[in-house]
Order: sequence, then structure tokens, then C-alpha cells
Amino acid sequence: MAINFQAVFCGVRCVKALVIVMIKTPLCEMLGIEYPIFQGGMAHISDGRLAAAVSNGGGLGIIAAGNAPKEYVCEQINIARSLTDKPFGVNIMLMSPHADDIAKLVADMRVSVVTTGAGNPAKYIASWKEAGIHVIPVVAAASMAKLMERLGVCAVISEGGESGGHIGDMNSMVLIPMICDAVKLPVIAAGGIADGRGLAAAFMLGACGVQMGTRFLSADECNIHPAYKEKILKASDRCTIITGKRLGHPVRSLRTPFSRNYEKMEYSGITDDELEAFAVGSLRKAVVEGDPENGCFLAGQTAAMVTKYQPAGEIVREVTEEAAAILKGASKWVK
Ligand code: TUI
Repeated sequence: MAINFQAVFCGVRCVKALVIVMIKTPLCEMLGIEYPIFQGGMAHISDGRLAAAVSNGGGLGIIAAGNAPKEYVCEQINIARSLTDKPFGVNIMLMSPHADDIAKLVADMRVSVVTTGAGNPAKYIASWKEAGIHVIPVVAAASMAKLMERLGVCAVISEGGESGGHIGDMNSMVLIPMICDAVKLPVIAAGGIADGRGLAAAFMLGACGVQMGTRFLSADECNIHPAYKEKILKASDRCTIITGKRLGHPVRSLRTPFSRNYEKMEYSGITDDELEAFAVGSLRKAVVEGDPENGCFLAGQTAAMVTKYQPAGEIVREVTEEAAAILKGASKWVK
């Protein structure tokens, strides 16, 4: 729980009092976590160290499998287990050629939570449930949420188009309430959330937790190139761009020479294969090399709201404390 020392005035004496901030939702009980905050599984970025730091901070850390082979994911699960006793998750990117292998690996290793993205996880769900895994798919539409509910998942993540990376075409303000109306499951809101205002707003729209990706890019434990972090901290509004619609995979990233060139090429006469070849290796170039010219720096629209470097656990506590203060004050509008 977040412990906050606040100055309390008692007559003329000022004493430090312990104020304990607690936000508990059914999601916390279901997963055995302290705060209803997930760290998004960001391909090439969310490793075992970041996931463990978030879980140790009371949220749910998530390792991203991305396009990596099962050996990498196994290693990251072992790293996370060496750093925390708390639950954490693995995100499986379903367009990965290794998705089948990783689906089996997470069942064999009895990971607490599996989230999925960029596709329909239907064929894996029964085996994950048999292994006692909490299955929580990312959905970008209410119809998909309903389908997942019929297949027996325990919650869904509603991901709005404000997010970084591969996105759907609905934004959080409408998507969250629509998904909450469509299913009886707990809904975790993602997309456009980076602080306590977002967490409080997500609750008001019917969600019982949030997932944040971009906010965790500035975490001390996030192992991306320093130039990537700096770009996030310097980002202003309208700093992101959506490319990839032509190939059917819209992706949000920072406006950079790479993304502008990609956009130009998308509307030029080149073939789909040439376009695809142009992007190969660009995520790695951003994350590992911080390459300002050829890197693809995935980020959500909240990049402009990320203003400081801090430990991941502090992010979890700060967002919770901000939301608690806002929620306590909200009743002032009700007469
Ligand atoms: O998956 C993500 N975000 C990602 S994956 C990724 S790696 C990548 N890089 C380049 C191109 C494509 C992928 C980077 N960012 N978010 C979760 C998410 N899932 N967003 C949208 C969806 C989604 C889309 C369609 C979920 C289900 C779905 O179902 C369609 C179907 O098959 O019925």
C-alpha cells in the first residue's frame, strides 16, 4: 500500500502523520495485487526486470514476448521470478511466428497472468485455463470482448487508439463504456492513461483498473536507450503519428524522420513488400541504439504527459495517490 507522510497541523504543533492510500477493486482480489495498475507488455521493451519492479511496487508487471523466441521469454520469466515473489504476467503478441511456442511455455511455467494482443487468442484459452492462468486478452472492440467472454476469459483490457504500437480505431472515451456495457467481466482500461486523472476517469467509465505503457518508458528500470527516454520526456502534444494503415496494421509512434518517411512511402507507388522491408529492424534500432534517423519509437499520445524519470514502483504509487485524491474530491459536484 502507498504510505504517504503528510504534515498535519494540531494547534501550533506540526506532526508527521501516516496517511495510507488504498484503492482496491475486484481486480486486485482476483489477481492478488495491491493496486489496479498493469504495466503494458511493450514489444522489445517490457523485460523481466521492469515487470518485477512494477509488481514489487504493487501493480502487475508484464513481460512482452513481442516477436522473440521462447528461449528469450523463458529467460525473462526466470529473471522476474528471481526479483519478485509477487504475481506478474506475460503478453503474447499473436502475430509473432513464435506465438504457439510461447503459448505452451507460459502454461508449462504456470505464469500467473497472460495477456494477448494483435489478434484472437481463442485456440489457446482452454489450455491456459487448465494451467490455472488468468487469461486477459487485449480487445479494441466490444464485439471482440463479447467473444472473449464466451470463451471464458477472466477479464479484458479495453485498448483505445491513443495507445502506442499496434492500435484499433476506437478511442478510450467511447470504447471503455461500450465494452463495460457489452460484458459482465472486469474491464481494464488502456490507451490515453498516464496519471491519476486517467485512473479516476477510467473508474468513472466503468473500468476496475488501468494498463499504462508509455508512462513506464521513463521508469528507471525500463531498459531502453537513453535517447528514447529523452524523446518521450521532450514530446509535446501532436507528437505521435499513425502509420501502417495500408498494410492493415496501424501503428502509433513518435513523429521522427523514420515515421515521416514511412508515411510518404505508404502513399507512393512502392509495393507492400518494399514497404514492409523498409520497417524491418526499426523497433530494435529505436530501443537498442536510440537511432534518431532509422528508429521507430513506439509511443502513445500520453508521451506529452510524461515529464520525469522515476522508479517504476513510484509511478504505481503516485498514480494511485493522485486518483484517490481526485475521487475523494469528486463528490463536491453533487448537490
Ligand atoms: O498488440 C498491441 N500493440 C502492439 S503489438 C506490437 S508489435 C507490432 N509491430 C508492428 C506491427 C504490428 C505489431 C506493437 N504494439 N496492442 C494490443 C492490441 N490488440 N491492439 C489491438 C489489438 C487487437 C486487434 C485485433 C486485438 C484483437 C484483434 O482481433 C482481430 C481478430 O483477429 O479478430
